[in-house]
Amino acid sequence: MTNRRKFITQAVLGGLGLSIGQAAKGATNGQSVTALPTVISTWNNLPANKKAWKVIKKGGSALDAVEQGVRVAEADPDDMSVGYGGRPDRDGKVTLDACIMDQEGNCGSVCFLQDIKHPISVARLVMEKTPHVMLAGEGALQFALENGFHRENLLTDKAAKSWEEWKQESHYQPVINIENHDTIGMLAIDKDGKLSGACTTSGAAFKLHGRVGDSPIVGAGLFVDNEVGAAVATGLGEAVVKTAGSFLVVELMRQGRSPQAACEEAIRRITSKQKGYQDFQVAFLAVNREGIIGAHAIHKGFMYALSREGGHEVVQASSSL
Ligand code: SD4
Repeated sequence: MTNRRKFITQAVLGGLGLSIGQAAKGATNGQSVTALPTVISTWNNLPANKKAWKVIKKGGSALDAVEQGVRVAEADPDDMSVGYGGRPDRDGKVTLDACIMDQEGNCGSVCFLQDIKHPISVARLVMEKTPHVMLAGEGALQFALENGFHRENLLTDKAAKSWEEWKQESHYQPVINIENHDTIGMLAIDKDGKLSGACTTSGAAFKLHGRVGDSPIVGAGLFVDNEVGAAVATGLGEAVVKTAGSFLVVELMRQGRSPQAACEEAIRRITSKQKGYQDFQVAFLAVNREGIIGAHAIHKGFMYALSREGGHEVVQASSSL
């Protein structure tokens, strides 16, 4: 965990006391709590959560909430795993993946998109304006430009510097460990129980040019089924794709598992089948249609931001190791 993250978590927990923390614990234990509406997102991006919460409280849809919420992370140069300021691939190019899904099962996605600050909004347009689900690379860029998005340089000096430092050793291997990622996956459920989700990332730092992770893949990085619940993933995308992670979590909930038990089982599938899991991080975050939350990671250090009536809080998740 970075010092920054540690500090923010402690500051937030200290500031808010136990009010919604108790609700979250109750929720993960399967007790009933006043849980709707709820906004949750991976890691500790409280500004993103707060934005989404504001949209919901103003009567906006869960879909608007998640789109607006994750745009905060996409625009934040200090979030080096998402949008503007994201770490580049091994060739120094920032390439972005994102997807969005609504309560009716509609979804849209972009992958390997360059030079566009808000891939989540392009993904939403793919969902709403095309007969397709996913656009990639040049085609996604062309579609974005045709729809009013503008080209921007997304490589900040800070991200370029970290790439320069990485090049000194150049392992040419994507790195996702416990320290260096903050991809945002957000789930929102409005007061009427309508669920939506969004996931957006610059992917694994210093990945091969052209690599696409789990985040834009519906069923891997994100899945929403309004009859059951929704899940998002963060961490090593290859490991998540191999187990169709978010879909798996939702299906386990459909079969009767609590969101917490479903996240734990999805992580267990990875740790029981995939070699080397001690060296990479994967985490799942889920919510069912009642607003009960589950979260579990391979390694310690995963946390999620939670917004409910009563406040906003960062909650530490359980882990297998
Ligand atoms: C990926 N799952 O591209 C993403 C990275 C991530 O926090 O979640 N980072 O593999």
